[in-house]
Parts: sequence; structure tokens; C-alpha cells
Amino acid sequence: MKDAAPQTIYLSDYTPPAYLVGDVHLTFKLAATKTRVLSRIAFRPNPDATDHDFFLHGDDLTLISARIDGQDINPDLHSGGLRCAVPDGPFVFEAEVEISPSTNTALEGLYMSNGMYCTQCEAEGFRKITYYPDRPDVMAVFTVRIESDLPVLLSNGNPTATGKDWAEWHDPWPKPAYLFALVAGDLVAHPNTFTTRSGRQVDLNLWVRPGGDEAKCAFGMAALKASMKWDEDVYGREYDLDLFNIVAVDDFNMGAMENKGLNIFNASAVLASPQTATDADFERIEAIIAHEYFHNWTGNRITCRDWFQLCLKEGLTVFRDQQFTGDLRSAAVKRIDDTMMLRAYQFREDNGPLAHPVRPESFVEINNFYTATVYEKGAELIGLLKLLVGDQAYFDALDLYFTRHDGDAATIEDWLQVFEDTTGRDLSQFKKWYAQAGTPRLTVRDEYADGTYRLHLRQETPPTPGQPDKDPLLIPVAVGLLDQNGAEVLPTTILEMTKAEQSFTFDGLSGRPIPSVLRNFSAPVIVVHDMTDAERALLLAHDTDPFNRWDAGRTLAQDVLVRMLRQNATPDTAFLDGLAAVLRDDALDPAFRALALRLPSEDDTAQALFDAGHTPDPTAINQAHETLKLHIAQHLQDTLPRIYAAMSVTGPYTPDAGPAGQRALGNAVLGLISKLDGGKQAAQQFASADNMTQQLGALRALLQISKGDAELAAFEAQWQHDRLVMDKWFGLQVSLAAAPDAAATAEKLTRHPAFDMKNPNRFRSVFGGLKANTAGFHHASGAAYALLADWLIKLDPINPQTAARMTMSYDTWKRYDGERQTKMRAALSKIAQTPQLSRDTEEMVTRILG
Ligand code: 0A1
Ligand code: ZN
Repeated sequence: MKDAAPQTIYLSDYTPPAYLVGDVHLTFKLAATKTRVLSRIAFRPNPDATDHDFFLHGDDLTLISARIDGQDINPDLHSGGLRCAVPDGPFVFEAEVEISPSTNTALEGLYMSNGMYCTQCEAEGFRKITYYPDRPDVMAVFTVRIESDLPVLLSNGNPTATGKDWAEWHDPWPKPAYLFALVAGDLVAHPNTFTTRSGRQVDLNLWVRPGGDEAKCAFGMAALKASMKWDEDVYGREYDLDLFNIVAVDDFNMGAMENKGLNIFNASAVLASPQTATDADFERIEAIIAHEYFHNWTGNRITCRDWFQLCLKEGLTVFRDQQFTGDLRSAAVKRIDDTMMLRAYQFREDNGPLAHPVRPESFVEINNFYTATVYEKGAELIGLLKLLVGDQAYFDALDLYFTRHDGDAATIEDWLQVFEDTTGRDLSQFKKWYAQAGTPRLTVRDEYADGTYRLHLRQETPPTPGQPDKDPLLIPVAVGLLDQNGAEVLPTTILEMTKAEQSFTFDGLSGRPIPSVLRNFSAPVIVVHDMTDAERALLLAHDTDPFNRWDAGRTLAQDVLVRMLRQNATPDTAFLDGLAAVLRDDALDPAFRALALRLPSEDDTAQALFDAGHTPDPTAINQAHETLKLHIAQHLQDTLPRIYAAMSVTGPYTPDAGPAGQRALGNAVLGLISKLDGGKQAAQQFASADNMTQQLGALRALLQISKGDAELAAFEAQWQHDRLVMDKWFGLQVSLAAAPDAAATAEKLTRHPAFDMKNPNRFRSVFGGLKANTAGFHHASGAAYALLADWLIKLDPINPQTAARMTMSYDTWKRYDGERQTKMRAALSKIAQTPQLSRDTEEMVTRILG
């Protein structure tokens, strides 16, 4: 909880720091409720500063003593920091403060998790450790001494000395305070080494608490080594310390954190074994390990000048981890996965009350801006830029970025400048993507006569909060043309759209072509294009672009669902036959076929109806989805058993893309089979599964047909000792509960002895599961709205960051009917009116209510 009055911070108010820091020496005398932190910080006036106000951030600190150049001082303590008079030139500031890690449930600053001390300092957590200029443009060299009788004492950089109950660390690379980390605990290492391409040996460790997790380290370690190699091969980036440590922590607000040389991970984002983790978990872990590792260059060596520039490190690093996964696995499947995520989370954000630019212009609480827009849309903008300038120029620009800005706290302007300098291109129109919120609608019309085909494109970005008027953006539209038989007559061509409306002409055609627009999802826009079912089916069957092939099926499915809901139509055969053809095509990657079988989510359908001017009815949507699945199952009845059998993987489990794709298709098919056989096959798969992917896939198939009580109990009995697996058990029951029971199921689980609201993973599994159950969350009773509000009110004083983030469940309230709107607003208002509400949650509910 913050006691300072909420204050809005503006990008335009940026001023350079008044003082710069040379060396920082920190001593930690660890104790659960009375940790002492001694600091010695060498300050010097910043020659570029506009003022010389000496202010140090500090939150929830008890100041014991302070000195300047060895003389005791009595600083003015403010909520949020301290001020004091300082000498004209360089000086040394020293302080001793007391903090209480064991009561720090916000998981920001220094806190305890199952007996382990650990830190989380991004974005502004270091100020909860000691007084400091806690801003990313103040970079310093840290030396750290840890005193504790715990056996393992870690910090950033390299160990320099150790003795009984103490250890000293030195990080030679200047860094902002948000990259500081400390870990102390009874830990065991899973060690390895990596030799860099210049021949330096780096020691690697993955640290876990003893007692079972040791067996879950091998995959994460292999992923780390693969990431180190990939960054050398693709970006020419080598690791720059002799040691790289990763620590798994049970209580963590996010996925993981890129602290220099000492990454701290949510245990769920690093620990995996075939029995406890699904294929999707393995892929996610591999990507998060890569993401944090890649931050060493994009984030740590080059950091952000201020938090408005967050996308500078996050967009680029997400883009890099997406490339990595695409290279290691299937680029096409990865692109489809990423686009599904972008549409589900970022488009939802961009089209609702929380819409904000990739580079926001103001915030109250920066923790609320670690969003899909900053991360995922930020990554899309890197891809856009790469498409516009070409691969060679992209990597040339990156080389220039790394040489020019190494050691800097940089801005989006710096980033774009290296592209302008490399290519000579003026990127001023491109830059608007960073400042303008909202998802552009790209409307496509076409005409054909006498061998000439014209594509008319119109772009329009709807108004978003605080941005009523929008400018046209530079949109690269990748287009291909197919003839009526499905043969490609124009390979992928990039059309650069710069105006609100533009037409493009293609000559010399022998008949009216079928356009394949926005291939590989070449820009983060919504395509509005009236096509017939037959045209979409042709793309689904023949497009050479795998993304658009998949997307044609997806759009067809969405159209079918909307027609079922609006016109009581039955699912038409163009869609069902197209799907059958894809499913039966053994030349296609099973992972791709599994994606083709996946229907749009119920939330997608609600948005589609809303966009078309209708009020979505969550119950009817849920029924239409179930009906369509049944139709698909019946239509494919003869094929399903063959495919299911063909997807069984022989030999020992590996999480590689090949067998994972087979299991994905096997599970997708099992879901359909269960609609027909009452769950017989799924119960068999559950009983015989030797890996979590198949065990959970079977359980899901059973719960989806309202069966599986015995299996749920067996699963609990088998896995009650494993927190990460139990998170799945909690989440699945809520997300797949029948809509009228969803809130009651969540409520019942909060009374389970293993429910622990202080553990973000557990809290999220129950209440994230409730949000994921679209029909259940939006059930007309309003029970889920009210239950979530009550729990967020309880969570807020404990963990404001996670409470604030989960208010996003309500961000679609404007889509729904008056009664649901009233109930959602009542839930939000109840949260808003809670006394002592955190700044985090207050900002979120205020924005959502609008
Ligand atoms: N920088 C991390 C994400 C992260 C952000 C904030 C945190 O606490 C408030 C923790 C982690 C990343 O991009 O992985
Ligand atoms: Zn990141």
C-alpha cells in the first residue's frame, strides 16, 4: 500500500537526474522482521541536470542513521523518500535502514518465500530496500555484502569473497537499481557450463529448494544454453560475466525477472518434468528463459531512460524470444500462437477502457503498464520495422544500436534513429505506432475487370480514452493472389499503406483472383473483408501462407458462430468440409492441424458480436460453441479414431515440437471424441497417461462434458504434494465448470486447505480460471462479479500488484446488456470505495469505469 496521494507522472515532464552515482556498497544483515541494510553511495552532481534537489526514494523504510561524508545528518523524511542539504561537489551518502522481509506480502523489494529471502526491484521496488535514486537512468556499479547463516547467499555479478555466514559480490557492469537482486536460502544448484564463442567459460546454476524440485531443472538449463547459443548466432551477442544464476521462487508476481547475472523466476516459469508439466508449459518455460536471458543485452546493457520507454526493452525482447521459439520449433505455428494471444489479450485491451499507447504518455502506477500492449504490441512494432526495412538492414541497425548505446539508458527516439541512420528512411510516420492507442481496422474492397484487379484499402483507428482523433499509420500489408483453383498467381508482396485510403492495382491476370490479405499477420490490425464462405474455404484449402490458411478457417468459424447466434443457422458445410480436409491432410504439421481445430474463444465471439453492433449473450454464445463442437465431432466422426490412433507417440516422452504437436492434435481430437463416446476414450487416456500433457488433456476432455469427478479426485490424491500441478487442478475446475456453477466452484475452492491467497499462482489459478470461464464469469446472477470483487478487496492490502492486474477481468463491461453492466459497475464501485485502496488498484478501477 502506498500512502502518498496518487499522482500522475507524465513523459513530457522528464528531467535528467540531479545527481549521478559512481559506486554503491550495500551490506545486508538478514533477519526475518529486522533486516538491516547499510548503504554507502558515491554521488556527484549531474552536469546535464536542470536542478540540484537531492531527493532519494524510500518506501516503508525505518531510517536508523544517515551520514554525508562521514558526518551524521538529519534528513527530511517524506512519504516516498528523503531530502537533505548536500555539498557542492561529489560526496558520499551513507544510511542504515531497517526493513521487514517476512511481512512483505506485496512481493516487491526484499521479501521471503518459503524460508528464502529474495528480491523483486522492477519497476520501483528498490526504494523498499534502501534510500536511493530509484530511476532507470541512474546506473551504478554495485558491491554487495550479505550476512546470514543461510547456506546460499547470492547477488548480481561475480562472487568476490566468502566466509562463515557472509558472502561478498561485485557486479562490474553499471546498472540501474531495478536490476539489483539478492537471494539467500537453503538451496541446491543444478549446475552446468557454457563456453562462449570467444572461448570464455561461464558457470551456470539453476537454484531450487531441496525436496523434489531438483528433478525439474534439466529442461530449463538446456533452454538457457540454447538461448545463449542462439543470441550469439543470430544477434552476435555474447554473455558478459563468468557466472549466470537462476533461482526458482514459489511466490512471485510475474513470470520472471532479468536481474543482472541473477535471474529470479516464478517456479512455474522454470521447473518442469514430463510428469508435472505440459508441452505448453515446456514451450513457455523455454521462451521465458530465453526472454530473461536476452534481456542481458536488450534491457540490461542497454536499458530504458524512464519507465515510459518500457517497450524499448520489452517489445524488443519479446520479439527476440518469439524469433527464438520460431527458429527452434515451427515458425508458422509460433506466429499463429502469438497472434491468437495478441488478439485475445492485446486487442481486448486496445478496444476497451484500458487502451493505451505502446509508449504511454502518463501513468499513476507503473506496475499497471506491464501490459499486453507494451509487451506484445511492442513486439509487433519490431516485426513491422523489420518487414519495412528488410532483414539485412534490421540486423545492421541492431548492430549499430548495440555499439552506439551500450551502457546507455535509451529512448524510443534513440531506437528509431539507428534505423533511420542505417536505411536513410524517414520513420516519422512509423513512429505514430508508438503514440497512438487502438487497433486499426483495415477494410478491404476489391474489383476486377479485363485482367486488372484493384484492391481498395481503408484504414481507421477508433477513438480510445484520451485520444479521440487518430492519424493514418504506416501499415505494411502483405498480399498474395490465388486463382479460382487455388493456385498462387501473385506471391507475397508488401503494400505500404500510408494514407487513410489507398488502392493498389495488379495487371495481367487471366481471371478474378482471390486475395490473401495480411499474410503472416504483417501488422497488428483487424481486417474487415466481406468474403464468401467459398472464398474463405478456398484459402483454407490452398493458401501458401500458413498463417492466412489458418486464419481463413478461424474467420469462417467465427462467421458460422455469429450466424448461429444471429440467425439460428446450422453450421454450414463449407466450414465443416474445409476443416475435415485440413484434419485429414497428413502432409500438414499436426500442431497446425490442432490449431485449425481450435474454435475462436467465447470472448472472441462476444467481441465479434459487439463489433457488429449486437449485445452479446454469454449463455447463448456458450451454447453455440458447444453446438458447433458437437457438429464438428459428428461431421468428422469417421476420421477421429484414425487420427487419434495416428497421433499416439511411441518411445520416451520428449517435449520437442514434433511429438508435442502430435499430442496437441491427439488431445484436440480426444475433446471431440468425448462429445460422442461420453468420455470413454478420455477416461482411458487419463488412466494410462505417463505425462502431464495427456493426463491433463484427458481430464479437460472429461470436465468439458461434465464428467470426471473421479478423475479430479484421483488427480488431487496423486499431486497434492506438488504446488505447480495443484495450480492446474484448481484452475481447470473453475475454468471448465458449467456456467451456473462457476462462481460456487471458485468459492468452494477458496475454502480448500491448499488455497493460499498470498501465493499469486494459487490466487490466479482460481480467479484467473473464473475469468477464463466466459459464460461463468458473466452468468446473469452476477455471482462471479461479486465474488471476484470481494476477493480483490481482500487481496489488495496483501498484494496490490496482483489485485490491480486482476481487475482487468471486468474490462469488457461495456459490451454487455444493462443488467450485467450494472452488476459489473457495482462490483467495480465496491472495490473503488474500499478505504485505503492501493494506488495500483485505484488506478485500474478508475480507468475501467472510465
Ligand atoms: N521485466 C520482467 C517482468 C517483470 C516486471 C515487473 C515485475 O515486478 C513488478 C517482475 C517482472 C520481464 O519482462 O520478464
Ligand atoms: Zn521482459
